Amino acid sequence: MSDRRDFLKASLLGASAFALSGTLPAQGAPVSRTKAASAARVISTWDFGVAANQAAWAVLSKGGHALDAVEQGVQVPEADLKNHSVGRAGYPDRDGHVSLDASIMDADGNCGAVAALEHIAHPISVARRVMERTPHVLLVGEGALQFAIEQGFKKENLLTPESEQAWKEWLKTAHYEPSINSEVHDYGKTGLPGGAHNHDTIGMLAIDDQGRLAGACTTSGMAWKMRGRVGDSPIIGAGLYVDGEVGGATSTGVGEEVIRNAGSFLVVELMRQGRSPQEACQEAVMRIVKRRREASKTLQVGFLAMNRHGEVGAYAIQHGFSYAICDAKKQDGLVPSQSVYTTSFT
Ligand code: SD4
Repeated sequence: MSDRRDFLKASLLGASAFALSGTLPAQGAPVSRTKAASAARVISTWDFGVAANQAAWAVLSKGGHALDAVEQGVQVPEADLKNHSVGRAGYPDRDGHVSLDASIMDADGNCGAVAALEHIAHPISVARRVMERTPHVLLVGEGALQFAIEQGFKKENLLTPESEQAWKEWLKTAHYEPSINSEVHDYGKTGLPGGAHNHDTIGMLAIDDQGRLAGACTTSGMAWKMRGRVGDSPIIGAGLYVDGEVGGATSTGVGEEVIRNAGSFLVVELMRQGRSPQEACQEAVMRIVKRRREASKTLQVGFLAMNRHGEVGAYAIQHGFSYAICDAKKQDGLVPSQSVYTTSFT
């Protein structure tokens, strides 16, 4: 009953969301693409996006390319040993293998991705090599690893003692249930290293001072997933999509729900039809909620979008999603996303 109340409240909230959207920093007047340096901007999912954005900004503020910015930006959480949902130190699958998914895309439809890649700390850079040095878009598993090694990437053990301990702890129950949000402040709730964390992805979108857009998305996927499971993050159109004529979108949360709805592609197509980034993200979230009314009460999906003018928006099913924003005015912005449900179930 209270769930139903939450949902009804959510629908009303949805209706008033546009009125509220004026309070978001990036919902103002379109940023002119001719005012070169001031038009650069980068956004990314969750609070770990703040540090990632700053690395991206080091590229953008020097007039660098959006594609370099997003690659270098998301390498920050990929390398962070405290982050158990992206790159090195990511939580493993149910059999103890750390398996990574990543994708990258530019404004002209060039894209590359890797899925279920093991032993390589920076899957985003392998994804970029797939884009630039192969005739393909997506390499998976053993083949992706073989390609990475051929390209000079180092083969490493990515399972840290901390992640291994968390996995062994999980094995005691071996119950697979994605937590709704996996923010840093959840640390310690379960007593495990990394607390209740079992998912969270960095998706990043940037526009550079020449108005070029690019996006990147990288994750270790859902912790304790089945071996071979691939989420939305390396699927172009699901976890990431960019079209220079319109804008870009990326997602976080339960990838299966995003794939079912071609989520990021949908957000970009809605922007093409005239929706603002905020409106497009909200509509894409509501598609999931409408189709999966019961299940959506206990799962999280969040979308983040930027249009070709640098305007941004976000929307999530559950309370607690946030995105980081960085431009010439402010380098460490963190904005709470609006959501369907106002209270988190975590
Ligand atoms: C996945 N979307 O593999 C990713 C995980 C995630 O917040 O983003 N979690 O399904």
